[in-house]
Amino acid sequence: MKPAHYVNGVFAPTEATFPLLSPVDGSQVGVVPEASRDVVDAAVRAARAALDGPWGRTSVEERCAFLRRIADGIEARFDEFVAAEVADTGKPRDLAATVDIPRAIGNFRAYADLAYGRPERAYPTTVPGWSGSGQALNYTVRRPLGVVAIISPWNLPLLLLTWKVAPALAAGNAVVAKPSEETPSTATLLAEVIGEAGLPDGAFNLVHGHGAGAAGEHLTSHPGVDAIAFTGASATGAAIMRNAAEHVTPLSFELGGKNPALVFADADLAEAVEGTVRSSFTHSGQICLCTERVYVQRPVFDEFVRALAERARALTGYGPMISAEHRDKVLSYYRLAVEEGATVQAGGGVPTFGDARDSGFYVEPTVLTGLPQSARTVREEIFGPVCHVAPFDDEDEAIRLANDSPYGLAATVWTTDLSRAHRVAPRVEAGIVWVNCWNLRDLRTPFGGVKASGIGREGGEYSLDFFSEPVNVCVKI
Ligand code: NAD
Ligand code: 6OD
Repeated sequence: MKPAHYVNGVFAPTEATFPLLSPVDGSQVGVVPEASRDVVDAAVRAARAALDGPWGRTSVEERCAFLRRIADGIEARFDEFVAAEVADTGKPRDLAATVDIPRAIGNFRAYADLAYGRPERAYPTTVPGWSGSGQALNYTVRRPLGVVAIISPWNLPLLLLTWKVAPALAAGNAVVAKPSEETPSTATLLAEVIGEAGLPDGAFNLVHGHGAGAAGEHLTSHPGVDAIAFTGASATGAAIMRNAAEHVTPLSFELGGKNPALVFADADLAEAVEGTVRSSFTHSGQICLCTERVYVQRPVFDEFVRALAERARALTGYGPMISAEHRDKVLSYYRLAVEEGATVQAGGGVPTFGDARDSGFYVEPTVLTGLPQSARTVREEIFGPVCHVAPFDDEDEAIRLANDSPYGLAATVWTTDLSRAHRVAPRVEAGIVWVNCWNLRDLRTPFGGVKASGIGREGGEYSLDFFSEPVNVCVKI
């Protein structure tokens, strides 16, 4: 399968391309087409035409049936999707086979259920003396926004793309999607499946290419785009927002994080250590929800650091950073941490394997201690397999440290004191707080962040709300 643009129901021929590299060994494994402004224009035109054609006349039942067929289509080619995701990202196969691809299928099924079962309100109204009988029925219908641009990152490529495509289609929009330039393959397979599912031409379009000054920017500044749903870095969000301001285009943003974990002395320490190994090192820390700041109550601090560092040193089978550029960024933070005075408890460098992976983009799982809260290493998102562990004395200090961040995406709280859990969770400035667990997701729940971590919420009804416009109809009785 070769990555290709998909516009108006056909795979468009490729003009300019750039190389696709394997993060596992740095070898070139393919080429990716770079969409010109003309290709982006054609995709936006096709989407607009779809809204004026059969797609714009579909009922919610028909759209939900399409979503289920798409889910079935991905499932039927499950191994192909897993292999493509592994090839693009280098992530362990197990992760792609248990999270990325099943969740992508789940996104289509969940939104088919949610959109079909969605109630709307009606208000019988009486205003005595007004307009004859003074009686009316108010009810609300939901209209799609129109042409929506969906821009997704490389870390969970199909999962995060479908997380937006499924509700956008369920709500009746026409989509122009641009996946990350690093991970074009599962998006292209998705376009094949969508074509096979019989979605009317133009309802889903896919353009590949870079972001700034290229396909991503062409799309998000396009006057024909009615809304933008973006997942990626906060700085990119700011750039998109500047372009979107020109046309006052509505935005939904899922951005970066610098997520804290709070480990109280009453926690089940073994569980807290294992949970933090997962939350800091899953997908080599390249998940927006990963923990990069760990605060541990002083009586158990030394024991926690010892156990976490031991587990980090023992990790094997982890995947690489997505690119040489990202590896270099993570390594620059490993060096910065030392310059800032950190003690490296585990990792801090590049592993050697004695095989082809030595040409890949790997870094060691790393545990740091000893930095002040003001250190850049503690404040800036690194997006690699690294966490800094610092002590705290009481609940108020833990909450103050957790909230002392420009970000506010997710947090974890480790405690066996139920009252403490309920007290602490709502005081943490984050969109998602997990207690004694991490990344346990129900697709119906709100997902998103505060501060520099995002604007709005997606997930369940929240996504359907973003991707549609309520229209109140008032009928005189
Ligand atoms: P990125 O912002 O560099 O790129 C994301 C997407 O935006 C890519 O498709 C890219 O081509 C495009 N893009 C880049 N510049 C653009 C521009 N000027 N205009 C339009 N499009 C542009 O992010 P990334 O490196 O792919 O992903 C990592 C980042 O994403 C991290 O900061 C991570 O925290 C964040 N992230 C957040 C969530 C969340 O749900 N909150 C989920 C995953 C990743
Ligand atoms: O699990 C999800 O649905 C989700 N949106 C995960 C986001 C992960 C960010 O990297």
